[in-house]
Amino acid sequence: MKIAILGGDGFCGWPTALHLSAAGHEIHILDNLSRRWIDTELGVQSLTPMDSIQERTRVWHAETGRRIHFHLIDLARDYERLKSWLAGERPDAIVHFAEQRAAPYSMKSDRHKNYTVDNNVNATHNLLNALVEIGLDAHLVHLGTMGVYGYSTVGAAIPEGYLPVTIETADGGAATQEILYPSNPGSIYHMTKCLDQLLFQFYARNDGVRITDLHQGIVWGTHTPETRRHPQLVNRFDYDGDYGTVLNRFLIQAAIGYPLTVHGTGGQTRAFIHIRDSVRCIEIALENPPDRGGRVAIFNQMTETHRVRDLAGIVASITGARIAHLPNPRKEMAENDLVVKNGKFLGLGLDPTLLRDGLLSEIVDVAKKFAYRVDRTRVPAVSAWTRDIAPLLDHDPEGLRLRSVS
Ligand code: NAD
Ligand code: USQ
Repeated sequence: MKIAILGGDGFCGWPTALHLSAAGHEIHILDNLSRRWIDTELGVQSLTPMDSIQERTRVWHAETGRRIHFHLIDLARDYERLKSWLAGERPDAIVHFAEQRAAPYSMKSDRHKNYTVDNNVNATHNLLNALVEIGLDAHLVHLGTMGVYGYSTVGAAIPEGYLPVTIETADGGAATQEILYPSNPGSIYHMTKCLDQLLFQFYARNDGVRITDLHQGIVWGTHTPETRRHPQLVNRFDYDGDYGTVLNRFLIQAAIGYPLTVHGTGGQTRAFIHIRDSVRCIEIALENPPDRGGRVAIFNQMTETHRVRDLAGIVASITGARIAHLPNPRKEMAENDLVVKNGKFLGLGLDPTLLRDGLLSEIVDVAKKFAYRVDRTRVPAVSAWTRDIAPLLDHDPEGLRLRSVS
């Protein structure tokens, strides 16, 4: 297949591009490199040293003989360029990663809220609009988030996208239908993914666009077999308070002797998936497109759930790290359970990579290797969800603001 990977320079997109290229597909990365600019804005860098996208693709060619093509296009702003690229290349499938994906970044200020909404909603809408305009029947696979559901289970497992509901009719009877599971976003970023869902629902029904929406949990790990092939193919690895995600952050914190930054009691339960499985799920989704005219196919792309304080406990037991309980910068439930259905991917052959000591230690080793690149002042999460929370988050990189350390 000819596959366009939108956002293919990012943490999930790069290993996906390599994996699909290795599998024999013709790969085109479209990216505006905004994520690299955000690193500059925040004064941070990936833990792992990343080469330019041109150098990365050159090394991939030298290693494998296979080409990955790169196109510098802003999906949110360059509508005409996007449309003419799609019309000229006519890919068979499109994988859409190209959004601002950090919840804390999306909550930093009014400017960051505007940027996240403008960027994410326009990127998705421009893409759908262009597909219809040029009459391109490419299968669109989008990376959504488990956060569209919120994280409360109300005592029942979260289904894969749709919820059967029974509504009382005017004549006293009952009508049953399946609706999108009610959205319950916890940040501006997560809200944009809820808006994406509605755009997909409309374009699938109105124009027959074939869409798969993957509601992905938190991705952990860094290497895939392809990124291991050469040091310059290494994946990016975020550890800072905005872009670092919880388990990867804990592993780096352990490696540099920083207390593990648990928010509040650490009672938040979240869904997780290893980067190797994330890449594999996208491949499976590409192999199983929905029918034209059918509804959006939705998969829960996660393999296990964990409570934040349990993760901290596991990392501490492997590494000897201290655990810190910090004031929570977010407005979120202090404690929640989470049960998620993920039978669709399992049924299509996903063999989950579960959180095991071996893989965790491997990441600690990567973190130790590149620890000299870590700026400790960028570790704390200082993006407050509300004005009331902000004063609780005095910037104190070495942990003096910790409520307690165990
Ligand atoms: P990332 O920030 O590392 O990568 C996103 C890429 O998209 C970047 O290279 C960026 O430059 C590009 N991009 C952003 N806006 C663009 C635009 N307007 N035009 C062109 N390119 C643009 O993020 P990631 O961690 O790789 O996540 C990829 C996708 O997966 C996101 O949509 C995210 O919401 C979703 N996701 C990620 C995780 C996770 O834990 N990382 C979990 C669930 C879902
Ligand atoms: N947390 C801590 N300490 C930290 C960092 C986070 O306790 O140092 C807590 C947070 O308060 C939150 C949980 O860990 O309760 C998860 O935070 P996170 O930053 O790991 O994940 P999140 O903000 O939800 O976002 C990440 C990705 C996003 C993706 C989402 C999937 O950045 O792109 O959509 O995971 S999910 O969480 O399933 O919605």
